[in-house]
Amino acid sequence: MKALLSVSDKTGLLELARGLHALGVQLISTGGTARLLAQDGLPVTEVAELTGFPEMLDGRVKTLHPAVHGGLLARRERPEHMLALQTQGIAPIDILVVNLYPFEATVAQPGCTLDEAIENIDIGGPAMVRSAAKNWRDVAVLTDASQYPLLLAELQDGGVSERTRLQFAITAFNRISHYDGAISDYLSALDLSAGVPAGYSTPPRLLFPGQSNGRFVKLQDLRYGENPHQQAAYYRDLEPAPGALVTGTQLQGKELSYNNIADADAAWECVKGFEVPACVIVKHANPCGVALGSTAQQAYEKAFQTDPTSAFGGIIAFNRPLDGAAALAVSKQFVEVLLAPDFTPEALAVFKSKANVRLLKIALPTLPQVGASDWARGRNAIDIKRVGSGLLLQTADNFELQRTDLKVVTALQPTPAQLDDLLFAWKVAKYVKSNAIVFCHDGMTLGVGAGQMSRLDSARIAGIKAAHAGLSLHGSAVASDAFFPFRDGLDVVAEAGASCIIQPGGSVRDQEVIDAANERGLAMVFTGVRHFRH
Ligand code: 93A
Repeated sequence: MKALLSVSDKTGLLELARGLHALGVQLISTGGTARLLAQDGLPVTEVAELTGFPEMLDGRVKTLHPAVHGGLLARRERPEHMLALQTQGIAPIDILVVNLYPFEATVAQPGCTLDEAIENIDIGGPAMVRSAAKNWRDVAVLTDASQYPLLLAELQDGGVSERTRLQFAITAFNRISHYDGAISDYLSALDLSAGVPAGYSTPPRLLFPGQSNGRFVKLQDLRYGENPHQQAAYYRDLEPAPGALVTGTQLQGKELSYNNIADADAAWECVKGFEVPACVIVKHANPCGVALGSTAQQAYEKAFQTDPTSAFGGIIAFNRPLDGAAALAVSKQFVEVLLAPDFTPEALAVFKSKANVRLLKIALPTLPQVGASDWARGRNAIDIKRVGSGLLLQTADNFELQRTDLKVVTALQPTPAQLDDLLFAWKVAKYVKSNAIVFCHDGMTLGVGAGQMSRLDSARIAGIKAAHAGLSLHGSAVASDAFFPFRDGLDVVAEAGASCIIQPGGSVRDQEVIDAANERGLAMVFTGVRHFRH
């Protein structure tokens, strides 16, 4: 039996090699590893001897040779494989012990240069590990010192079991994947804007090592997460939907924070859904004012009226270029982030003196086309949420309600103007945390009740907020993101002044709620679809 040992981290190596030798296993090794074994008095064959090639190019080519990979990859049960080895004078290798050049540890050193990082990318080690792991039925591959005792124990017991070999192969591929992910993370985070950098002044934090491997790539480290004691980073989807937040350019302002990005995304996703000029103001992930207008300025002024108190320090998104007039109106309030498809020179001039205000320019996706995919319409197809030690994935809530989906359930039909308000309220409610109750009138929100555990409380809060803002709810339209389980919620919004309601329907007590609406002279439509948002 032959074992090839090639390790950068020599921890536990001698004990392992002595154990293997005692069991009659022949040792093959690369330069540094071989030297250590020989110093210990162990008989060892150098790989160079096996291949008939000296280690070349400063060790860059040591084991990349058919004598090594043939010995690792040949299936013992296939006569033609064994014959091929024999013809070429290659001996099978039964055990591979490799740990890789310390790429992760090297790049974690302050002041590590790009060249040092590159030199620590192992090529031959992963190649051997992959060969051996692919051939796990015949080869045991060890990639971590913690596996050495198990190998020796099983060899003493008569041989390495099939299960252990497969487990070793799985661990090996995990290690390679992690290693490649670390290389990808490191390189992807380099700033190439001013040419090839010498390296990083401070090493990039690898919060989620391996995450760059495939679809997501780290865009930047963030100063902190939701709170200052949390670390955070912003990852970019390599295939972002057109018009997604991540495709935007920051024109000015302080660095975006974790909460800025989360809120900007909520505002942008909401404003993107309107066809006429619209403005969305977000605070703590909820819209606190949404309005349509004939101009960006008018949309903003209406949105601001909904809840001037909450709008302070808000994130404000427009679906039209921000012009000078709108910029001037916005500049009167404290604003954290402004998003728009463009900013006119007059608008930029307004914010020139407010250097802290973050301006984000993002191209709008082209208008939704019937039958177009979520992606083409600028929507992520999949939502991801972290739970405990797992992930929840779902297709995103991209359902777009059409007028023809609506079912009038009351004696009273909504008027065309009421229908417009209902559909507007419904669009907004989709972006409000559940339970969501949204009062609207004339293309603007009048009161938003968000994130309550009871729908009744959301309804009450929406009413209270409208009163605080000095807005009348008389004749307003109300959207509820899910059905009213009892008539009490409907009674609250009716008392507040609502004249029409849009809600999914589907409660066992729908009839009770419909009766209440008829009793109070309200028009009500069912959508058949709900929009929980958590
Ligand atoms: O430079 S490499 O990518 N080229 C190779 O052919 C090669 N073969 C093994 N690095 C290579 N190795 C790596 O050398 C192993 O993965 C191990 O980390 C290291 C062991 O070298 P030494 O035995 O000389 O200390």
